[in-house]
Amino acid sequence: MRFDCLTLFPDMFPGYLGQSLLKKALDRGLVEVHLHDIRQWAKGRHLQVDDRPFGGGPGMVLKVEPVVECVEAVQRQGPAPGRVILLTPQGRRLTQPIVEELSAERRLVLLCGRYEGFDQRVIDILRPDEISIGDYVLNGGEVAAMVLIDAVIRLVPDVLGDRSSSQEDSFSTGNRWLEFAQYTRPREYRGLCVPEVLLSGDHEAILRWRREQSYSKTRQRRADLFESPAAGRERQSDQPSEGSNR
Ligand code: 6GU
Repeated sequence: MRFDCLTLFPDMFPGYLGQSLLKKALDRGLVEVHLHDIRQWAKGRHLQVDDRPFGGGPGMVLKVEPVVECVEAVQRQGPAPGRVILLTPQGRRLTQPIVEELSAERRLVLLCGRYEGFDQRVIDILRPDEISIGDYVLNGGEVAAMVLIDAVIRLVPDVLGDRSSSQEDSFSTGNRWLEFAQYTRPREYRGLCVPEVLLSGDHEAILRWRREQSYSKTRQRRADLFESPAAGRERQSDQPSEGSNR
């Protein structure tokens, strides 16, 4: 799968790209990430990418020409233009079903904004899929793009060592449950003990305990996952399953 990130701050990405699961996926050729500096498409002596808003108001707006021309040039690279995603707090909120949908694409072109946003004509011309990662405001779309990449590559075949470990993820299609508590050695630390049932070797009992954990944690923390038909729309399961643990 190929990602193209269009940004004024390409240097924000390499730290993240060089670590962990993503680095392994890049090294193994399962995922490609290409960075593009929007400023390289700016014109004039000052390479201006932003300007004051017509009608007044605070802050600066990203100009239409460098952004549109950058996206179009990037889309011409490679065999397919890819799906354009604009990261913006005005977008539809990213959820695991949307992550699943995006993971089926071969190429995503991620457009990261800054300042007070884009000239509306960027959106009118490119018709991007506008996505937000939550109801709070970031200084720009770069961190949101990294969040999106991180969530999507988990679902790219072979990126996770064990394929099944993403299928049981919380919030994914078919799982509306939060994860149960996990323990590893030592059996006791500062007087806190691992629950007996997990040491019992009784797989039926362990399964029941984990289901109950998932259920009560979800009820306490995220009752909305039970109640809201919209939230549950794409999640069919009414019982936490054995591995509803992510
Ligand atoms: Cl995608 N961008 C910005 N700037 N702020 C956000 C966001 C995106 N998602 C939530 N807040």
